[in-house]
Amino acid sequence: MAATKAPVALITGITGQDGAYLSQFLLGRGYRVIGLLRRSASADVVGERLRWLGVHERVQLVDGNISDLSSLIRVVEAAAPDEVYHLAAQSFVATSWQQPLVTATATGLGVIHLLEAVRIVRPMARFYQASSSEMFGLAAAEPQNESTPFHPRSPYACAKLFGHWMTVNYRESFGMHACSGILFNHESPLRGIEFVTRRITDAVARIHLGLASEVRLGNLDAERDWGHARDYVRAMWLMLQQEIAGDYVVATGRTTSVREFCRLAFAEVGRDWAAHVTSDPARLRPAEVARLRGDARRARQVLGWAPETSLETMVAEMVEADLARHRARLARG
Ligand code: GDR
Repeated sequence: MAATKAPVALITGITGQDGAYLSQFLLGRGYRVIGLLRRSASADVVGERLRWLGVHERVQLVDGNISDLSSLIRVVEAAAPDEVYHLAAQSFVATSWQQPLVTATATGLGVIHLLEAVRIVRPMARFYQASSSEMFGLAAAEPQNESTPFHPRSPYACAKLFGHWMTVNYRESFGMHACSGILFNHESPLRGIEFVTRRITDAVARIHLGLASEVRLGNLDAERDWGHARDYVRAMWLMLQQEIAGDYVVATGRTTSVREFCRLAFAEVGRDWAAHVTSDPARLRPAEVARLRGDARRARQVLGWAPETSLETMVAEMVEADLARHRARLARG
């Protein structure tokens, strides 16, 4: 009997948190994983997250850029993917006010570039777009589901909304199997240090080890529906396994404030958050998304998806990882 060929997945944003967890997940299911890599000066730190999960050696990285259509056409042609996961973006909301055009180009137009490359070269490939709960912004209803109207509150959210509708449009126009996953905030020890959860757990570790005494945050009243990235990449894959493409909210349904996240994280090392955390007006955003809570009933019913990691377990994992990182740094001297 002829051996069946391993399915091929192409991932943009493979060096980010979700790219690393998704690579690990797909490799575990027998995929060949190819990742798009943007040329950058810091090539040595590029594989950091993949290395952390022990999958660095098993993924193939290819040069390309989501702002350059011809590079994407070449990559899609050479990779001949069965599934394309578009995770690359300028993903930090706060930066999007400082760099709205960079954000629109990478986070918004990047989606058409990749959709076009797939449509031209590999139209049968299944396509996943990383959409965001930020699109709900000044949310019209709670909890938010696939029918909740959008009201983006940042250049980032506007760009994501554009990418979301382009994905829907390519599905409706060309019959492509294109899905948009409206993912609520998802965190892990691999979260970038600029996002609030990692900023907090990193500070907890530094304060506990005597390397710092306080951390300045912005709006402590902001409330988010926080899940674990490892659980959320599974939902991405499940969307592409359905016969019919669609859009899905992925969330836990539980909302927690930044203040409460601080309390949980400092409690991990037996400290009172209030002694170490201050709210700095300079860190407030020009327009804030005050509160989000997702309703992932459709994902539960159609995909059979459910989150497996509780917020408390995730906070403990993140604090522990940051303690280990700083202890290792101290040991190196
Ligand atoms: P968000 O994540 O903007 O929701 O987008 P982030 O962690 O940056 O902010 C969450 C909330 O915390 C408040 N906040 C702070 N945020 C940061 N980064 N730093 C601070 O010091 C701070 N203090 C308070 C914010 O104002 C905000 O209300 C994330 C990103 O991953 C997006 O790419 C993704 O689309 C969405 O989640 C779903």
